[in-house]
Amino acid sequence: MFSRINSFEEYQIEYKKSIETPEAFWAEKAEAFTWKKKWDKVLEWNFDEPNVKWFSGGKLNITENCLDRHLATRANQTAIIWEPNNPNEAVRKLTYKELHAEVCKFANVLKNNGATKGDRICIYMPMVPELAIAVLACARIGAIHSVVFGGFSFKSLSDRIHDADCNIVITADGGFRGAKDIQLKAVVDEALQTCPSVKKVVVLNRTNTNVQMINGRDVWWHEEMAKLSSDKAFCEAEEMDAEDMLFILYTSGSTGKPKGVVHTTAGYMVYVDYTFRNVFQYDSSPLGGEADVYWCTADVGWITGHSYLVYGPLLAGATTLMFEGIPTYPDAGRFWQVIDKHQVNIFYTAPTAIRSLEAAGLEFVAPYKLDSLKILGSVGEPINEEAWMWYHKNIGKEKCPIVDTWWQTETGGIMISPLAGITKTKPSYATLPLPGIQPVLLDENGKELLGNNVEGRLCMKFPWPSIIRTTYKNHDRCKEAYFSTFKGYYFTGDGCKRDEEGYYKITGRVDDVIKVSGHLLGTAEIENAINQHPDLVESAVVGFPHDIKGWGIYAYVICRHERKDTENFKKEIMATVTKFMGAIAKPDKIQIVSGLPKTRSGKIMRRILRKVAEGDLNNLGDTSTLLDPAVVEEIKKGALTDPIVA
Ligand code: 7RM
Repeated sequence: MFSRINSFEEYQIEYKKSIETPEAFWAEKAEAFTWKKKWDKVLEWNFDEPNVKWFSGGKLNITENCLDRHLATRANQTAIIWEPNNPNEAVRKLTYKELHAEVCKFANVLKNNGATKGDRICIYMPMVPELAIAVLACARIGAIHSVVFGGFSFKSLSDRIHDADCNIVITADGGFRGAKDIQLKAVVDEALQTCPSVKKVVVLNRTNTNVQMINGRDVWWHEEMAKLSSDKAFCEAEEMDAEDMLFILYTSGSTGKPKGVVHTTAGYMVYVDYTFRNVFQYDSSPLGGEADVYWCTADVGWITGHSYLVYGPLLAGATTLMFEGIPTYPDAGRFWQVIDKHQVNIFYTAPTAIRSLEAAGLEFVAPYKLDSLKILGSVGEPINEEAWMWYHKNIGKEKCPIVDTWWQTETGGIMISPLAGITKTKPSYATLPLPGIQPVLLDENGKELLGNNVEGRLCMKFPWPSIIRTTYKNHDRCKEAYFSTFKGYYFTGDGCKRDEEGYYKITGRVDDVIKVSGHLLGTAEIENAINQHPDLVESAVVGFPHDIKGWGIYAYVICRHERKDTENFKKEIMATVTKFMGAIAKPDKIQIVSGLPKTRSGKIMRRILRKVAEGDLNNLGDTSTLLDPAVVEEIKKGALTDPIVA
């Protein structure tokens, strides 16, 4: 009914309609897209198998909707603004027409290198326009992209390539992040030693680093592109079924093995477009006017980059800014400098970045006007009231609504959030469900907590178009992780409170994953990496509250034999984690212990370890069921003297 919700009343009307007649509601949204063939049925679902299908029978290609569809009205509008890591390097801008041409051309490069519909292609790249081009080129030819964050190590990379059975890897020689050069091709080479499925590696020259090119396997991006003359560069968009896989994105879970979250084509497209336009109130002024400049600081290696840096903005015909660097390079004013430089109107970042820039001091904000800003966003973890206020006052100058957007890799798009300037904001609250979203809070027994002023486990009782469809090649795991804890519901893994006004506040994870600087990490996965150190027998990792990162990593480790050079030893453990998982998983504290608190059945009592990590040594609860209660005393004592802050 409304192309964009414009008032609180419209939100209420739209919400009501989305609950009463969800199929009509989403069919109407879907009408706005380019379809090669319209759908037969809007929705089929059950949460038991689970089996969810949106727009069955529909045929389309998402890149025609991101690119071709806009050419008539916005061919010369900037689609991507790229800001390099080094502020002195030239900015790059690609119009919709240019982006379309590049995507088509690279899609043909992929085809020339043996890619076909349904193949899985791993993308391991720095934050450069070619990353977005690679993603879209995969979608153009119906190949399933699996983007792996460039900060992951060779082991995490090879596990993901293996799991998805990828036949092509797209990478770069290296990347620039802050003062560091990151090696990407060298990491790929190491990973591929155990990945026989990979037949081709396409390498972008970004850093001019000397890399080893394997004959017959490795090809240069620019050489392959140069083989295509511009008249042969168009690439017909592959016809995809609405439920064909669009991408796999790995996310950490309670076991050591990451889950390949699968999203499919049509539902994902409809939902990320709708939420992008409404949450950020994006004004794409197609006819002559200036489009808003929108900047999402997330890396494309995470779901936020997929949905709200690439797909959502392009579907909406927006101008999306992509930044290669980090918030603190060359100094902690970089974000604010980039906002002024490109006259950014909408800025979407993570609480951990806000807190670290707050800690750097207002002198880094002062030189900048920030007067182009209209809307601010936050994502990835709960934003504490203090950080919210700092952001509101010093960045938004008390004029910009803050959208605190709650969602997950598995939900594909934003689920609970204010609509900027339209619905009320409340510091530290994600506030209200978007149209189409039916959240419920359950108690431990799975009973729905009705009414307001209640706190429980956050679940969803009805599907939305971009819900996870499966975990790649392991449907049981999808069922087990999300649809079995509470029968008939999708379980988020988050705790949540609904206040007296009916507003939602996420309280944090209730399982064995931790959000460290907004990155979801499984404790088991970190333990696996730590345990690669030859002198260790066992380890247990828990989270503890951290001022900047939100949560820090606390590792308890048991040694095979005593190591007197403790500091060195801890450094080695850090290096081991960096090598086997990536620097983002490095523990903040390491405590050497002689044993772990275990029950008689051998289960580690993490509750106790969490309490100790928090520094709450006097409230450990009942320890009488432990196999060896004495270890608790030792751990408590050690906690006071042993751990160092990394
Ligand atoms: C988008 C993303 C998902 C987990 C989720 C929460 C936490 C995300 C918020 C938040 C409080 C928010 N996907 N989370 N956004 N908690 N307020 N606005 O982060 O798959 O990487 O993580 O992140 O715990 O379950 S994710």
